[in-house]
Amino acid sequence: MATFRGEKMPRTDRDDGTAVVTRTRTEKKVEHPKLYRVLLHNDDYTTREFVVWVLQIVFHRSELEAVQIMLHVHNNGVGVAGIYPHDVAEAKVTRVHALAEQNEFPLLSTLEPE
Ligand code: TYC
Repeated sequence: MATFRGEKMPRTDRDDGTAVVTRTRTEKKVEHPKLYRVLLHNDDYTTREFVVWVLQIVFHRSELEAVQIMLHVHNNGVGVAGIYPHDVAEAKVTRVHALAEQNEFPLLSTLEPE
């Protein structure tokens, strides 16, 4: 045990004054951001081609994935375009709505917690 003028050093301090790390990454759980599904909703007016384009541009889907997701939405009414932290998911929804408005389509996108 290190001493200074007969006093014991606190257990967490070293002789050189630096603190000992008492918690490590393995003890402390890593925080995961809460994730949200970005949904696309079917309608009768938005073209299939436009939905496929949005899935490629906004959600970085391949053409094959984009067609599969679009058909899923067309056949089931709703489908998942992607899963993201809240701020990213919100930005995707805003971008979908902006592109839809510019192209005069009523395409709807919403968020739901994973
Ligand atoms: N139902 C549309 C049509 O037949 C296509 C469509 C698919 C629209 C997915 C929206 O999210 C959507 N033209």
